[in-house]
Amino acid sequence: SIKACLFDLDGVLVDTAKYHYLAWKRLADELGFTFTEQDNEKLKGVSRMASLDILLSVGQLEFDDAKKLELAERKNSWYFESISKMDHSEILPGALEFLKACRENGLKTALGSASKNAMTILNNTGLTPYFDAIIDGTHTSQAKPDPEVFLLGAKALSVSPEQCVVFEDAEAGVEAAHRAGMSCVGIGSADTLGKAELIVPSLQEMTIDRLKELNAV
Ligand code: B16
Ligand code: MG
Repeated sequence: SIKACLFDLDGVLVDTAKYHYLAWKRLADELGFTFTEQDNEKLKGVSRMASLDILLSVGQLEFDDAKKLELAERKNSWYFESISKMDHSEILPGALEFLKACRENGLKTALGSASKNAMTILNNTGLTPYFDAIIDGTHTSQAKPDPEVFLLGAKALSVSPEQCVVFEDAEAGVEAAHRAGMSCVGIGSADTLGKAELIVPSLQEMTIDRLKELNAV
């Protein structure tokens, strides 16, 4: 039976993709090329350095590792300015309610995010107390679709992978969940998340009853 829910951050609990986009766009502007919102779709769920590589390929630019680190740090300082101003009003519809429902029903909760900025976002939005474990980009060495982040989450909660359900908005995250041996609820549209066991537009449409309908229960 399901004992735990593991949540991705960006795109599931908060919409930080817009702030990532603004910061990456500013970097592209400085480097002299156009970075569109459509290009930005490719960065969702992807780690910071892998995101930079995708951005630079759009601009057909190449730099050495030291320069790339400097560019990533510059982007992150702009991104950090945006997330520093976040508050509880930026929690996505239904997210807080579903986290509360999980705990009221005896389910454990964990965060499983690629972001190294997750703690800042959770603290500013007031979400930190709703998690029994927090695994983010500061704890992992492998990016999604590698299952590391979710396996660490299960371990921290002392549950086995088949007792976990992952909530993800990115294709790479759905794959990571499956490689971890967990079922996955896709948050978004079937176009990109078709492999998830269940797809809902947002956590607003998610209930404990629907969770129980998953095969894993
Ligand atoms: P940072 P998630 C991911 O968060 C974002 O979706 C992705 O766009 C970002 O590049 C990545 O975090 C790393 O974030 O630069 O803050 O370390 O969806 O895994 O919660
Ligand atoms: Mg995400």
